[in-house]
Amino acid sequence: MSEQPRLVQVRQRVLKRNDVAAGMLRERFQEAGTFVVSLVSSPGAGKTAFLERVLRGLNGPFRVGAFVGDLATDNDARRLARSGAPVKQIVTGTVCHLDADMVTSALEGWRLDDFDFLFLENVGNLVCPASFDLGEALRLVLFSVTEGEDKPLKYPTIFNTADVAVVTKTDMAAAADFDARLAYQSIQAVRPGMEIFEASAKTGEGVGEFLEFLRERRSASRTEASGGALQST
Ligand SMILES: Nc1nc2c(ncn2[C@@H]2O[C@H](COP(=O)(O)OP(=O)(O)OP(=O)(O)O)[C@@H](O)[C@H]2O)c(=O)[nH]1
Ligand SMILES: [Mg+2]
Repeated sequence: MSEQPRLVQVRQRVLKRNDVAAGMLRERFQEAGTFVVSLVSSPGAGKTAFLERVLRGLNGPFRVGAFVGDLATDNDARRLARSGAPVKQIVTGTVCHLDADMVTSALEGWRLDDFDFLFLENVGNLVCPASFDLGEALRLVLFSVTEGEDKPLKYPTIFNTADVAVVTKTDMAAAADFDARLAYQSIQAVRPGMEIFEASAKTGEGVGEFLEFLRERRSASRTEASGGALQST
């Protein structure tokens, strides 16, 4: 078929262009000392609920902000804004993922120097966001106890391209007959050694441990950026 190679070429061009834009973003984030974290998951896995908790937990001691991508509506931005952090909605229309150009445009009017942490909630989708680098320092994949323990095996790329997994909605684990051992096995099969957190945005359980991890990762990245000198915040 003549169509196939052309489609592949276009896709490669799009990804290459995105990689260049993401590389520029990563440099800007590093220069500003902004630790950027993206969140990916299936629709409804609990990104916004978890992120609202995270923003509330960091806002104050840290300067935090968030962008949130959705095909339509600004519902999530309004929910996240309840944390008191500045939030911007990116409406993607028909596009099933954020890309680096969208993040670059959303940054217009924001001074990166004003942020210690910037969070990027991607569109809920276990396929499209995997290939698009956003210049983030850390990518979280969230996976709720109601989704089925085999999801990492069925959608390996999204787990492979993430740094850390968060099992969400743990308050519902018993009701959902969630088999944690099986879920962990599935994650480790596609991404050996991946660090996994558990949290409930409903009860707040597990969120503190994750916040501690984020603070440590940010300080480690600052120490690395300064060539090993100690950082105080
Ligand atoms: N019981 C329980 N429900 C949760 C938890 N986290 C999220 N939910 C519920 O799950 C539903 C989806 O949560 P969202 O936070 O909107 O999920 P999302 O991943 O941001 O969804 P999209 O942005 O549409 O992909 C909502 O009804 C939440 O109230 C949790 O920890 N426990
Ligand atoms: Mg959401």
